[in-house]
Amino acid sequence: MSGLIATSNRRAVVGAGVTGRSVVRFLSTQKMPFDWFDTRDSLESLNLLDGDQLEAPLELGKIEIDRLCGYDEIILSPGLAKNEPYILEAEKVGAKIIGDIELFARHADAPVAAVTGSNGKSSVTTLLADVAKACGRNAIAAGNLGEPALDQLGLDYDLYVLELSSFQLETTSSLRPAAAVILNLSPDHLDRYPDMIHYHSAKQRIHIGAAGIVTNRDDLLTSALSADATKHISFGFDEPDLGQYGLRTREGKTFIARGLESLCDVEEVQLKGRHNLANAMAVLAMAEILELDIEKTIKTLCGFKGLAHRCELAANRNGTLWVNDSKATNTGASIAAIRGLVDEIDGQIILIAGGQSKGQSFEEFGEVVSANCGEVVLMGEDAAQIAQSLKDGPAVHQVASIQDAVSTAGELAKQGDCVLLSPACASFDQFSGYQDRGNQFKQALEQLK
Ligand code: UMA
Ligand code: ADP
Repeated sequence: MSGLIATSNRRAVVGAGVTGRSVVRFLSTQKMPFDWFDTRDSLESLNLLDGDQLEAPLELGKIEIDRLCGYDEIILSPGLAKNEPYILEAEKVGAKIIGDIELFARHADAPVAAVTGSNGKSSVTTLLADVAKACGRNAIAAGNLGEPALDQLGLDYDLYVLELSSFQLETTSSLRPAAAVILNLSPDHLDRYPDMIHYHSAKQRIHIGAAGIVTNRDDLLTSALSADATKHISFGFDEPDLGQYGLRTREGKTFIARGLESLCDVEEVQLKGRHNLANAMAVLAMAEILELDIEKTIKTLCGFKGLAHRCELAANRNGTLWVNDSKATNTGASIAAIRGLVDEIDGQIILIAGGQSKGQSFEEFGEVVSANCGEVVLMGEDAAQIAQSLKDGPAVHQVASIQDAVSTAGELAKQGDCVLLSPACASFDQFSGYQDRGNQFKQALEQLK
């Protein structure tokens, strides 16, 4: 398949982050020449690890508007928008703009299961890869969850399970996944997209050429326009039709069901929160399209304990649950966490939230927090915006740091309560990322008297 890219093409790689460096490694191995750019002005700002060497010569600094004109193909990193002036100009004079996943798709030698959505991508991608491995497949989870897809080529995997962001999908046309799912769609990245329609359109690109598609009946924005020959399976919280996944309650017990068949009691699923039942059903539907063994699929998903920083139980201190949901970087994720936990605790939720809002509206979030949380501890750049969204109800405490947030929450917490770090915001105003925010939360918790 490598003949699809003529080696005589003039090629530019833009970005020297995790993605750009994987692209450069791949092109170097394939002996495809390229020039490499990053708009940042120093190597220090690239956060290279100590002793790390750059894979090729790199041109740093602002990219002038006509600098990339004359390249046939530009491989753009996901953190940069396609409407950067130097990209628009190069495209105008004939350059094709692609991303790492497009390059991966042209060279992949095994089927791809593709996962996107506003929330739950990493959980579903990881669990689906675990399921495939339990069913005897040599599968790997990669993509937006951290391990670049291109680094997995040539390693004899027989299934790639890829988490794909809207930014990656924007520059991908030939993936043609064996199975594809959009888990859900709620506002996110509205600092990058002019509106939800543009964000939605980017996500919908996952369906291009897909052999099988999984959709969420409770979120119509996830549905697909595609040929009748494409296999469709849906999941949702209602009772399922034949061949679909859903929940069925009988004699006080709720089961995940496929059509008329009850597959497992929801009590057997270790992941907590209703949103995780949606994720479990999405995995079952994807596994069916991939023809994975259903018994082994159910066993693996029931045993899955979840990933760090996603509704992770950090501690149970004197009857107060401390939950680290630092990965909740948008309101949709935090709303799901609050709704998922409120029925599982005896006391009240003490919510720690705030950070960078990324252009989101907090209207619905304000209503859900006001109705379900007893106390709200706010921190970070856009704390005031969140405070304004809250209705009468919870007491609001403004703090400067995650350490102050933990000590304030510690003073407020009583037996039966749940202190939930679910910020609904990005973390970059005060942390290097959501992992750093979650780890600092856990450290502060350990130091709590
Ligand atoms: N940047 C510049 N100049 C450049 C290149 C990048 O200023 O020339 C900036 C970007 O604006 C951005 C940052 O550097 O602020 C990182 O951008 P990048 O494209 O170099 O990112 P990578 O390091 O390659 O990481 C990307 C994903 N990040 C983004 O899409 C922003 C990582 O997802 C992903 O794990 C990695 O590729 C491997 O696939 C992170 C993420 O936050 C976790 N993703 C978003 C999300 O999940 O919501 C989409
Ligand atoms: P992503 O990779 O899409 O960010 P993760 O699996 O890392 O998804 O979870 C991110 C956040 O979204 C966590 O806070 C988690 O509690 C929440 N979440 C997980 N699944 C869902 C879902 N199906 N609907 C809404 N929120 C979810």
